[in-house]
Amino acid sequence: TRTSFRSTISLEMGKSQDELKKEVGYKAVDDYVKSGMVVGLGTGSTAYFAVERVGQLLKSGELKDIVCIPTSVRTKEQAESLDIPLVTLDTHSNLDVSIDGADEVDPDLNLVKGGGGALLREKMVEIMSEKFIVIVDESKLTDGLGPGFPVPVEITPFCHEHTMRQVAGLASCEGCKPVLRMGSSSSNVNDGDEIAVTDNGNYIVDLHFDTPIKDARKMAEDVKNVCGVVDHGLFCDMSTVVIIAGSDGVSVKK
Ligand code: ABF
Repeated sequence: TRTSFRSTISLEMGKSQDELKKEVGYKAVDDYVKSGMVVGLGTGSTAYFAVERVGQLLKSGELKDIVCIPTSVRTKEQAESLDIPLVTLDTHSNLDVSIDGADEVDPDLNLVKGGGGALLREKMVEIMSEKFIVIVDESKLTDGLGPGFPVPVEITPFCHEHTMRQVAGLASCEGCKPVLRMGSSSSNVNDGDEIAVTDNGNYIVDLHFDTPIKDARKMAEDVKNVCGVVDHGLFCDMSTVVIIAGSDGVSVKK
């Protein structure tokens, strides 16, 4: 599974990785979601707990009059099962807060996201949020984006091999190995013989790096400008805070 890519830190701290994810997911909602807000709901196994907490607080009456925008079909389904009121960006272009996981976090709080295949809807929602709360366990922290987790790029199916070549040929992507995501779009472990298709009907190419990306902001700009690219998993200068579940408890980076 995807998590096998990362060393499991839970053993040293006696807490399961799920307990860590739950801790940061619940804390993000308790600390940042208030009644009356428009809230972006992230995607992935950590964001799952934030959605669960929103449902709990609505049910108990501790949260009232909020509307939420899901960042994937699977988050929409989870929210619907919890009777969370849902809207879309079409009626609510501005959000008070979004809460989501990430695959990598660098010292500048720039992120790699999209391991779950939801990067387009995540970025569309989170870029419109007053606050963007990132929730991770400490295995996601890195000194340099890239080697720890391949950077996903969402591309149109039309002539996708052409687009993959254009992206891989960029100077700012030097050294990357592009791999078309197969199997389910929600995992970059190529576990199928079908090309993975996102919620938006596009393909994903995962860019594997052996060394850290030299300039993530430049790479983000260059990749986005390639015709055929829809968007990518570099979320630069977007995080408001990162809540980290670590071996010495929960910490917050701003
Ligand atoms: C999602 O959260 C994706 O962008 C990212 O891949 C994922 C992290 O997943 P998890 O919390 O399950 O590690 O937003």
